[in-house]
Amino acid sequence: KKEELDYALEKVKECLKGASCLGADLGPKAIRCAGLVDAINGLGYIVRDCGDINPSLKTIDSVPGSVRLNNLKLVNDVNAKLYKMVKETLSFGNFPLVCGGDHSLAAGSVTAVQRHFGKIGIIWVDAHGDFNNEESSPSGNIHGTPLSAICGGGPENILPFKENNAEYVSPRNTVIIGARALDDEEKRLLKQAGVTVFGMDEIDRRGISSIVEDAIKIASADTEGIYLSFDLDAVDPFHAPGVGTPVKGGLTYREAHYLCEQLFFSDKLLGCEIVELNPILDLKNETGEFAVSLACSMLGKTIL
Ligand code: NNH
Ligand code: MN
Ligand code: MN
Ligand code: MN
Repeated sequence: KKEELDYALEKVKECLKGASCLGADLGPKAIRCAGLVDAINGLGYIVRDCGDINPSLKTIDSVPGSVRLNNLKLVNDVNAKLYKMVKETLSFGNFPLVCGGDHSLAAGSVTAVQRHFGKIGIIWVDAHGDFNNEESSPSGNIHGTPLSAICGGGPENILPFKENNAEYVSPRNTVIIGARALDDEEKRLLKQAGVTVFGMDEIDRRGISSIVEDAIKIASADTEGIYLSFDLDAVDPFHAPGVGTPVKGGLTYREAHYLCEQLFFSDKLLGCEIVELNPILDLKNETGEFAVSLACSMLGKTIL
């Protein structure tokens, strides 16, 4: 019936999120509008757009507040589909570029890449650590937890599609770049696990080139290669205002590009993702266009 359908659609809109505010689900549309496919074609690649992943309507019936993590059922539903899609992409011999969507999607994408290649390293570019577990999370928002889950620190219930014998990513091959908004307990968890965190202060002091060089070494030591997970809130809000949780003092336009360019040249990239684009909070799709230009740098666009 029409009323029922309208109600269901309202419900989906309300809870279409692993983040705290509405809009990150529109990110992929905004990236397409900014010309992603043409731009990548322009680099000489053939692009296969797998389309958006939408949650099934039946996932809206979860009882709100029944678990500490917000919208768990819905996030898991989307991630199960993403997991399958990324695994399929890799098994065809193609290179996955995942566009978010909030960062909770990394639970699906990274688990698939890890499953396909075996041991991988991760470079997580983010203002935040996303290393909370169910107990430490201050918000209950799943996008603050995926890196911890992927590294085996929980929440385990955001990885229901993970196969039993599949490995976690080693924290020893995990690097965060651009951090400046870590929760206290999260800091402790990161230290305890042995994740390398390059905060903005260290980037100020040493410069992005030396940081990226170290990050590539750490993430590729004894691994099959590196997955790049790029949260746009790592970049300074001056250049990337269209994100749900902007934090001042981030990467400059060129620091962000340089990082992506060097990762391409390292020849270690197994796949990448750009997440947290929120067109509702953006200015004339500026951040969407920035995301497209970053994707091009990740895929080998050079200045000269
Ligand atoms: N650390 C906070 C939390 O766990 C905020 C996470 N927000 C992000 N992460 N945007 O990238 O809720
Ligand atoms: Mn993030
Ligand atoms: Mn972030
Ligand atoms: Mn985020």
